[in-house]
Amino acid sequence: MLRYVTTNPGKVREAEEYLGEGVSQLDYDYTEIQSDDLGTIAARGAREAYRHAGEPTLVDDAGLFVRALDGFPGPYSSYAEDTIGVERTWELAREEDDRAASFRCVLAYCDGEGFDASPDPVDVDDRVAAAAAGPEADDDRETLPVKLFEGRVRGTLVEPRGEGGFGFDPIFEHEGATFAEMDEAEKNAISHRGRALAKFAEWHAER
Ligand code: ITT
Repeated sequence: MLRYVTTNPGKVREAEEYLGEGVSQLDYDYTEIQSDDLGTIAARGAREAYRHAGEPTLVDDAGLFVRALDGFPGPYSSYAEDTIGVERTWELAREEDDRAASFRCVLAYCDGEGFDASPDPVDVDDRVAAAAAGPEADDDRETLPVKLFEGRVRGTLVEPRGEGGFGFDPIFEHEGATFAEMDEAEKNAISHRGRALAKFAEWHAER
């Protein structure tokens, strides 16, 4: 069984909508390393979760990138939501003339097996870090292959609207509606997570 590893029920609802009954949540709080690269964070999480669960794992690292704030909160979105919150993030953005933002999601898949080479990003940083750590590196960071799938969507930050979704959905508008005004299927059809899930689902079906 494929395990979607997250503590966030909003992510699980969206993944289930996409992947159906072939996936179930693993509520496991893997170590989230500090990095400005979503792929590196997700890859490390997928390896750790795979070692923990012994089953194929999918880890999703995602964030809101505000252009006028140089991409903040980006990989720190969960922390920003927990600390200043959605309303104050909107207040920061409201000060700016440029309200453009994007949501990005990287899915990392690990099942202990290797993968064919592909143009998808690999967690190069992770391998460089492992090599730099030298022979004392105490885990199998380098030897557990991970496959990454990325999705992005552009939008505009607006005053909060809507009751659905989670996180920053109420302030993220795409083609006239906020993500919180969409139902799961509507959001999945265009969202960062939906796009990453579509790439993953296509690849996984062939595997
Ligand atoms: P896990 O690490 O357990 O999966 P998390 O919510 O902490 O749960 P992330 O570290 O990936 O997950 O943080 C993502 C944060 O980015 C999330 O808490 C939201 O604040 C924001 N975010 C990501 N995707 C989002 C989406 O589709 N809609 C709204 N906000 C989103």
